[in-house]
Amino acid sequence: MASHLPLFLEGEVIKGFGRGSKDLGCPTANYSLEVVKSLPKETVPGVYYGWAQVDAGPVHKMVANIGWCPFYQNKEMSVETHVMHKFDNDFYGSNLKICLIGYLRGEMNFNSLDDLIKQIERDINSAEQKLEETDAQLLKSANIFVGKAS
Ligand code: ADP
Ligand code: RBF
Ligand code: MG
Repeated sequence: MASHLPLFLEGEVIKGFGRGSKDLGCPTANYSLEVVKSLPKETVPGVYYGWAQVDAGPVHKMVANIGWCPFYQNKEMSVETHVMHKFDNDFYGSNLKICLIGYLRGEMNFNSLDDLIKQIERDINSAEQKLEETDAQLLKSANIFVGKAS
């Protein structure tokens, strides 16, 4: 299952569905379909944790969702990354590099938006802890992350 990890992805941040995930306190930087199509065939849909870098900025913790969002029943598969950092501005058009390190769970459906938000909060807490582990810390300084890695 974890054979394709760590997985490095890179691409431009595009406009997503504009469902206001930002209003829910969880903005997600979406990749273009081109990046989605470059995923290894064995990629398992679900929620991952790892590292993210916007342009040549610092490397931050992240959680990413790969899949069709059963709650919204998207037609196309998407890769969306929530960077665990408070940014002052949007970064549409920027280059986003991510390193997917571990798998948290499969995509699920929820009875309410509130349940989805609560689950995402739990994912963020798990990611926060798992990224403190030595193996994860070593990948933070992987050489795909250029510029100042802090
Ligand atoms: P969209 O549907 O266009 O993806 P979102 O509501 O998911 O809209 O917001 C995503 C955008 O918010 C990102 O493309 C980025 O420009 C901005 N953003 C600001 N802070 C963050 C963050 N911590 N993580 C991800 N994106 C962020
Ligand atoms: N969408 C789902 O339909 N099911 C999920 O289990 C799910 N898990 C997510 C976990 C994380 C950490 C994040 C950031 C998003 C998740 N989403 C999930 C996607 C969510 O529906 C999406 O961010 C919004 O639809 C905005 O595009
Ligand atoms: Mg988004």
